[in-house]
Amino acid sequence: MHIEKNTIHGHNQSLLAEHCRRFDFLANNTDNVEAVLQKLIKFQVAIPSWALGTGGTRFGRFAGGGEPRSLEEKIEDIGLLHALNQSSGAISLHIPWDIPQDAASIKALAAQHGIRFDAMNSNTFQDQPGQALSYKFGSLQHVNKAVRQQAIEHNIQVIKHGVALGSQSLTVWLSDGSCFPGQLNFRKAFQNTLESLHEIYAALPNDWKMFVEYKAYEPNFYSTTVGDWGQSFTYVNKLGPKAQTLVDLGHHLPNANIEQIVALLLMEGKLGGFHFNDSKYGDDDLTVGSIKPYQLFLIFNELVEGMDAKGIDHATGLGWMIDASHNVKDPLEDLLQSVEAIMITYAQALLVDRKKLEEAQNNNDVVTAQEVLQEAFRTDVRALVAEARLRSGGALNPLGLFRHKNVRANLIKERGLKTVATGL
Ligand SMILES: [Mn+2]
Repeated sequence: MHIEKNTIHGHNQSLLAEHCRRFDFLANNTDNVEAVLQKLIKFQVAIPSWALGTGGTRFGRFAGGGEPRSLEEKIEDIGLLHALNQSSGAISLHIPWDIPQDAASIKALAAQHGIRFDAMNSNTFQDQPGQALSYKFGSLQHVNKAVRQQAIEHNIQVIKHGVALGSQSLTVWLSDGSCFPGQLNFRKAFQNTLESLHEIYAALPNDWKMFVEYKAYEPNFYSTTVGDWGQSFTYVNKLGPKAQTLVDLGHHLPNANIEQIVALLLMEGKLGGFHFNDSKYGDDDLTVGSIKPYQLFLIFNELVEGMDAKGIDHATGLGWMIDASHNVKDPLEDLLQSVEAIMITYAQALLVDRKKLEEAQNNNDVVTAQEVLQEAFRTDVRALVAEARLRSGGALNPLGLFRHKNVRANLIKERGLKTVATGL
C-alpha cells in the first residue's frame, strides 16, 4: 500500500491553520528555531526489519494480520512510515531472517522509497535449519574452535550481504555467556570472543564499522560475555578504530546511569550506535519514551552535548536505530509513536541552554542547572517536530493519517489475516 503525496497534502491542509498557530507561538519563544528545524529534518532513525511483524513471548504470539511476507514487503512498510514521517529513511537488516535474494533489485526498491541500508545484524544466538554445529553453549566464545569458526564465517557472510546493499556497518550482539557458576572460564571465554572478533574485524571493508552491543543478562542468566559497557569498551579498544560500542537502552541493569555511559563513550570516540526502546523491568522492548521519558531526555542531552564537543554530525555520526518488538500493538503504529518520541526528545535536547548550564555547573549552582534541563524538557515541542515533517513533505499527524486511511485493513486485504513476518 502507498500513501500518495496529494493525500498527505490534503491531510496537511486540513490541519494547517491549527498547526501554524501552535508553531508560531513556539517559534516566537525559541532561539535558533531555523537551525533546530534543519537538524530535525536531517535526523533519520533506522527501522529494524524484525519490528514490522508482531513479536511474541515464550508464552505465545498473537499475529496482527497483514504482516510483511517478504523483505520486499518489509521495505514497502518502511516506505509507508517514511512517507508519513520523513524520519524513517533507513532499514537495518537481520541475517539470516532477511537474506536478499537479489541485492540489486532490493537496493533499487529501497531507493524508490528513499531508504538506505543501516547496520547489518548477524545472528549466532539461535541455530538455523541445517546448521552443522550448535550455538547452545555460545558462538564466538565457544570452547570448540570449529563452532567459533562457523560463527566467524557467518559474520563475514553478513558483511558481504551488507556490501552488496550499500550498508557500512555490522552490529554484533552475542547471547554468549553462562547460566550457572562454574560453567565457563570467564577469562578464556573473553579471549576466545576477542580472537573471533579480531577475525571478523579483519574482514571489514575500509569504510565499515563494527558495533559491539552489550547486554546484562538474558538468555544467559549467570554471566554474559559482553555484559556491560566496560566489557564492550575493552573489546572495541583492543580491536581497533573501526570497532565501537553500541548502546541498547534495554540492555542495562535496573537504574543504570545510561546518560553517563553515553557521555564517556562519546568522549573516548567509542560510541558507534544506539538502539532505542523503553523498559520497566528488563529488556522489555516497550515503545520509546513510554515509561521513562525524562531518562531519554537526559540521554539525548548528553548525546547532543557530546557530539557537539567532538564536532560530530548528529544525523550521520552515529547509527540510530529502534530495537523493539511488540506483542499487542500494530507494529507500524508503534513505530510511528517511537519515531515521534525520538524526534520530540531530540528537539528538547537541542533547546537546552548550554551556555547557561555550563555557567551554573561552573558556579556549583545546582538549582539553576536543574532548571535549565527541566525548562527544555517541559517545553511542548510537538509543533516544532511537526513543522520539520511538514517541510520534508511528511504528514502533520502521521498516526492520524495512518488510521484515517485504514492502512492496516488495507494491508490485511492485500496480504491476508494469517501472515507471519519472516524471521518471527
Ligand atoms: Mn539491540
